Amino acid sequence: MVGGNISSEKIDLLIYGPSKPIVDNGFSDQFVLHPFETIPDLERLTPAVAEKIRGMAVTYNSVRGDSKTLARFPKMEIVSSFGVGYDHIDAAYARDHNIMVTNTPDVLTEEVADIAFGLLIATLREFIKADRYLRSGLWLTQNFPLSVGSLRDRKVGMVGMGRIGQAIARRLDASRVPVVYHTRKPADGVSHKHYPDLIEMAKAVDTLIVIVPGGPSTAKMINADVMKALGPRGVIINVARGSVVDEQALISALKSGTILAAGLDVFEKEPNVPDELRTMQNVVLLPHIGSASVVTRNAMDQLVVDNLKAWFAGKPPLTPVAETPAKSR
Ligand code: A2R
Repeated sequence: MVGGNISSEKIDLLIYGPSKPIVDNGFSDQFVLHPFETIPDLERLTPAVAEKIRGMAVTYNSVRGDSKTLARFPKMEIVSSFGVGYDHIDAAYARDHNIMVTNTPDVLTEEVADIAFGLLIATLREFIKADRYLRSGLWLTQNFPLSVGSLRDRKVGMVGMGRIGQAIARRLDASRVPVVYHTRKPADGVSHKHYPDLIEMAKAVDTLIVIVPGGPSTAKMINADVMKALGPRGVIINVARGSVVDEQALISALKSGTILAAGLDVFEKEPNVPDELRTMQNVVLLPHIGSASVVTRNAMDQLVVDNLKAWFAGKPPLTPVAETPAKSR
């Protein structure tokens, strides 16, 4: 099942989201690029141009390929989205309207796994507090207090055991940390114990690493009950989406000692992070940098381009999402 045929006809592409050199310079002059950086920018797109657009690069999740947006493009064939998560694209609408959707999995797997593992250790061993301690000169007067947290006496429950979850689990295996996981069905080829019930798993571990997709099926799945089940030694690491953790419940649990600490790379209303979290000492907060290195972001940008090029060269898209397995126009 393949995309459009090669012809001399110009192909109009919408480049939606922040400007990226690899995307902006990645197409031959067979393509006509129409850049719109923000949601308000796109409001200025005229129907005459919208009518010509056949493909779309979504270069960041600051813009949305929701049904209202996609409905503006009667000739849209493919949405090539940046990032492995595509909860900002209405993939079900796209499927129903014969629009291919692609994302950028795999090229970011190890990078995000590194961040999850680093964030776990930074949270347990209080790297950020220790760094501030040294800079403030306090080390000159006394040693930094021993950290309550340690990877040595922990048992990790992975929430999600897909590409990234398994890469995180490999790092934990290498560090001799026991790992179990919760998903809806057992993951192929994974020997770790599977818990079909999240609360049961939370009771059995003291650390959760959250790496599931965003969207309605996972919204606020890490809720007050899960935190209570995790208990007072509990640590939550979220490198998935802010929507997966009930942020208010998390704030309460951290304040009351229901759980011990959290390491967060994602938030409910990014880039806005509640003041209550920003002033807490038992959290490590990162500005959604899971995949954000030059080398990995370049690979993701390139895959956005390559999916569009493959499609318009008449080949199957490289990385279609589950809702739209490679299909013809
Ligand atoms: O539930 P399953 O058997 O489909 O397992 C998938 C799991 N998952 C869930 N687990 C529990 N409840 C749910 N409602 C649920 N929905 C999905 O998440 C699978 O183990 C994992 C997703 O794995 P992959 O599709 O391979 O995604 P990858 O590359 O690991 O990235 C995960 C997420 C992205 O969607 C971004 O939101 C974030 O990481 O960067």
